[in-house]
Amino acid sequence: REVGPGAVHLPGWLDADRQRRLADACLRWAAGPVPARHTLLPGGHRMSARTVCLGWHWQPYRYSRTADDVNGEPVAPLPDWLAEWGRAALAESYRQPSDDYRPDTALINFYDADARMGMHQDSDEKAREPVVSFSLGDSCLFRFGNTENRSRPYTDLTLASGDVFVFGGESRLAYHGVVRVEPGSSPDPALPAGRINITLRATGLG
Ligand code: MD5
Ligand code: FE
Repeated sequence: REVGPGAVHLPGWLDADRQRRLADACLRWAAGPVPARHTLLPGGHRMSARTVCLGWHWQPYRYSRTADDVNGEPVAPLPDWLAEWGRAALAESYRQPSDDYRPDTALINFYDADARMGMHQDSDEKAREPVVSFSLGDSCLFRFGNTENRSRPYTDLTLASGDVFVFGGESRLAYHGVVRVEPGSSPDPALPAGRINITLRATGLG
C-alpha cells in the first residue's frame, strides 16, 4: 500500500454506502452554485475532465473564493464530514494522529470515458499538507511519477471506486496523471456513470 515515500494507497477504503453518499453530494455540487466546468489552461488547452471546487475555487496558478472564470459566485463550503473522512484516511495511511489536518478546499473531477489528465504537479497550494484523494465509479489507470519530470520512473496502478490515495511528504509534489478511464468498470450501478475523483487539500490561504 505504500507506493512511494509518503504515498499510500488504501484500496476499497470507502464502503458502498459512503461511495453512494459522496457521489450524490458530488452531483449536487456539480450543479451549483458554481457549475462544474472544463478548466481552460493558460496555454489554451481545455481540460477533458470537468471540475467543481469547494471552499476555494481553483484556477491554474491560483485559488479564489469566487469563481471569476465561471459565473462569479462564491463556491460551496467544504463540509466538515468530508474533512473528517480525510483525517480518518490520513490517520490510517500514516498510522499516526491526524487531528491537525485541516483541508480547506476540495477539487472534484468528473471523467467521462474519454477524459484524461496529463502528467502534472499540484503546486498551487502554499501549504505542503498531504492531499487525500477519493475515487468513485469507473476505475482508471493512474500514473504516479517522480518529483523531477513527467517521464520515467513512474508507477502505474489502478484506482478503483472506494479507493483512497494519500500524497504527502516526499510525494506531495510528485508528477501524476490519469492515463485512461476504464468504461464499465464501476462496481455499483447506483453510482453515476464515469469516474469521479475528489481531492482534499490545504491551500495555506487565510
Ligand atoms: C484524479 N486528480 O484522479 C487526480 C487524483 C488533480 C488530480 O491529479 O490535480 O485534481 S489526485 C492525484 C494527486 C494529487 C496530489 C499529489 C499527487 C497526486 N501526487 O503527488 O502524486 O483526478
Ligand atoms: Fe493533480
